[in-house]
Amino acid sequence: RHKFWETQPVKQFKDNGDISLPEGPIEPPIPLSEVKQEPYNLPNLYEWITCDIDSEETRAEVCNLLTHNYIEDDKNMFRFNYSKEFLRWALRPPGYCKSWHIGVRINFLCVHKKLRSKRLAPVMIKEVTRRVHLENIWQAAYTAGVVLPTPISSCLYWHRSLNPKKLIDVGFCRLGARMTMSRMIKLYKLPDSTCTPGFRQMELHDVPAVTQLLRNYLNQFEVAPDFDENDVKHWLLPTENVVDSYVVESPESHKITDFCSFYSLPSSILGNQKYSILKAAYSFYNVATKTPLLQLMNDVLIVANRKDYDVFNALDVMQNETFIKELKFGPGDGKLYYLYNYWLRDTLKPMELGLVLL
Ligand code: YNC
Ligand code: MG
Repeated sequence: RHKFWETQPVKQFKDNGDISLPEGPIEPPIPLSEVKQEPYNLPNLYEWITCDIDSEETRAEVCNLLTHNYIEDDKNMFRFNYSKEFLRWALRPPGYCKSWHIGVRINFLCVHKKLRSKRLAPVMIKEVTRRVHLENIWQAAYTAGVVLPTPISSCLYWHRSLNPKKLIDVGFCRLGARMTMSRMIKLYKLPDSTCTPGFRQMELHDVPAVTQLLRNYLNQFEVAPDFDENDVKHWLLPTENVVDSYVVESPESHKITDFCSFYSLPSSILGNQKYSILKAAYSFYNVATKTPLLQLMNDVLIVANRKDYDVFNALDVMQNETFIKELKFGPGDGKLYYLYNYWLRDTLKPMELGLVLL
């Protein structure tokens, strides 16, 4: 039973597979004057605040809440450790509204560990939905590690060790049977420099070309973002320790033929004497039109390794399956994708998804 989610305009488990229902919005938009104008009631002693993410102080508070209470892995050995710079990036994309940063907004739903199981989450979700409706927006995409009504797709994280010694020390992975530490280190060793001619960091003047590449590419997926140049500038132009992007500029034509990117999301290592932070890079958007994707991703691994990341993670979305096995990624936890107020008839294969959420 899902007492909250069964009241929401999302595909319900009982309707899953019903082919008589039309694809598209579940409830039509209503006039903004008919959207509830007052905030939802909170339990006594609690009050809504709008977080000012531009304020250094508020950012530090939000960062602190997430660092101690946000998502942990299935075995509670690691917890995401979003940086203040990352939150600035993730919470202020083109078109964002300050009023959506309540307590914490959709992409970072988090309730303090001491306030769990008090049905606070449904009120927060309803309140953020109300504020989004007031901006005349009626659909949303989100991901979670838990099963709710009803996933549009069920994806898996894959991990490529860059620093196997540390990963084993902190319990991120194990030495398999008939494997020694030195064989393991050799197995994951990467060259010092990238191999694709014209491979370089993305710069501001690449924004139009990258936008074109990305729009063409994302077109083929069932669910994908509709990025314009402003979005690309925000989401993909490199920001130190937040997001990193590379292009291949053809040495002959100077055209941008390929693109790849990753974001930086460390995890706190819980209860280890020697290490406290796991430095992780997450594959973001990659487009290969000339360079083979496998080679492009191998170059990204080389860059991430050079920048001292311990592990490179990728979901099995888009065409990632074509390099995951070959580049020695191993399987990890699942991640489920959802749509709010949108009916999709069929469950999608991860490769039909063109969306990565932070
Ligand atoms: C979750 N992750 O099933 P039912 S992901 C959504 N996403 O409702 P309570 C969740 N719903 O089943 P707690 C959820 N986890 O009775 C639980 N729920 O219908 C549902 N964890 O509420 C749950 N962050 O307050 C149940 O539970 C109800 O105190 C129970 O709080 C939950 O950001 C939570 O994993 C997740 O901080 C806040 O456990 C807490 O346990 C926590 O009694 C650690 O809630 C951090 C964590 C979640 C990461 C994420 C995506 C969120 C998407 C929300 C939906 C967005 C759509 C709305 C926008 C539409 C705009 C338009 C148009
Ligand atoms: Mg609660």
